[in-house]
Amino acid sequence: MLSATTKAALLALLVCVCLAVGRAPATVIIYTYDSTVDDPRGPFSFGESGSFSLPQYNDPVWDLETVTVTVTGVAVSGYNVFDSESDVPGWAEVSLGVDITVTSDTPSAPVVTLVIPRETKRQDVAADEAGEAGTEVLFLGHTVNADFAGADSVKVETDGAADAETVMLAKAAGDDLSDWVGTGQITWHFASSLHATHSSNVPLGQVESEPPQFNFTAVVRYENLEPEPASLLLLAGALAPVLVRRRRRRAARA
Ligand SMILES: [Ca+2]
Ligand SMILES: [Ca+2]
Repeated sequence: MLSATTKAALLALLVCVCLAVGRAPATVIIYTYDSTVDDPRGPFSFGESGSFSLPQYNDPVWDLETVTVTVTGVAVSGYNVFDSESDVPGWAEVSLGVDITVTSDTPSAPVVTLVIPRETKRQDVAADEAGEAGTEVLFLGHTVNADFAGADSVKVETDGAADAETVMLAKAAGDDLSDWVGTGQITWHFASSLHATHSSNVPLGQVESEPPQFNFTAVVRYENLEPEPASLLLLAGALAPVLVRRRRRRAARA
């Protein structure tokens, strides 16, 4: 690892050399290192939890400046449907999803992200349709049945529902990033819970649902400030004549 003084000197030299050769100062860009886990054990069901590991930042030269964690959850199945059994029309709303919480064991800066792939639908429903197919249910002394389809129903399907959340830690903001640096691994944990609701202004209805299964992806991005390769080449090219001149002077003195 270069000292801060050495790094500052290198960057200053880079700018000076660029000015000397008549070019604008080279852009100092952010270099990124990504680690991704796309858990092959999925799809998961709600209530499931688990752990995964991603490597620490391990650059021998440049200091870690920021850590960004992005978690994306995608539901791959699931539905939730309300079917009116009332004699009057009205409205109904159904929603369905899964809450995914991701935390790290990093002691100085635990990261928590909450991802909610969720669908909600609210719409008018007609009065109960006559002659619906489906299993008959005894309810308050009446025999009712529902086909969970048609104008007297509202249905949401969560296949493809996605959400992503990002958390960033930055040295410039005073965050301690020391626990993120090293040659080891950082362990992450995830947990999940079901979200399912029904509401309506009609007095009677039936519901049927299948909880969603989901996959998730976690990306940990480490960023540092490092001269872009083109600038380093420019620096090398500018330094070469200097080195040649020094060698010639040495040769002349010899
Ligand atoms: Ca019905
Ligand atoms: Ca129906």
